[in-house]
Amino acid sequence: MPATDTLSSLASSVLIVVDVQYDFLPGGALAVANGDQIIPTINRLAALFPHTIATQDWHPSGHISFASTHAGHQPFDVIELPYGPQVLWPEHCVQESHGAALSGQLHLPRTELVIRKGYHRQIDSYSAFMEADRRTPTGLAGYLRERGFTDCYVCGLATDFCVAWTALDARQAGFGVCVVEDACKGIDMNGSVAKAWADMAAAGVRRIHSCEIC
Ligand code: VGL
Ligand code: ZN
Repeated sequence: MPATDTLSSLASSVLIVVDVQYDFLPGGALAVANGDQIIPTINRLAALFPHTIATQDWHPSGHISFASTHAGHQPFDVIELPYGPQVLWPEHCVQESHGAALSGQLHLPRTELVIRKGYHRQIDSYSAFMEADRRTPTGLAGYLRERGFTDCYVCGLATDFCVAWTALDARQAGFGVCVVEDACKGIDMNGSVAKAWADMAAAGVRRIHSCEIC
């Protein structure tokens, strides 16, 4: 059962729209297949939730997650960094580039915060809560607590990276968490979408369909 099954209880919930940026949409530098298809569903959710926040991947040039930063490496190679394994990506979501902009198809009239992440050159951040070194917080947990939110509904791109890491860290921070399956799309490398759903289920993240709320 979803954490909130009545409209009134959405008052203490926040919709978190993850990384719906041009670089993750068809034609973008790190396009998620059919990533644009979830936008109407996200817009329907956003019309219902009284509180929305959005996240924005926001990398400096020469970011550690870019394959181009590491001589001899190709996109989708995995390298070992001081904080653990890192997938290397095509250059994407470079600060102030068009690819880093949120899609103009999004209608998120009640967005109260846009939280940027991945701006430290030496640390990636899939999660909107905690960077990949697992010790550098973004401040989002404190913001949500101070605002009195108890539950997070997570949607966006990509299911197996930024959505999953954000949902897992929201649980870790003590929030009730639902991921809206049909409002997400995955990249899927070597079964990473299935693994993400298994990890989220094990952590008590609820997997719901948008029809359960709108
Ligand atoms: C993402 C890979 C690299 C995401 C961000 O938004 O899921 N994936 N940077
Ligand atoms: Zn990124």
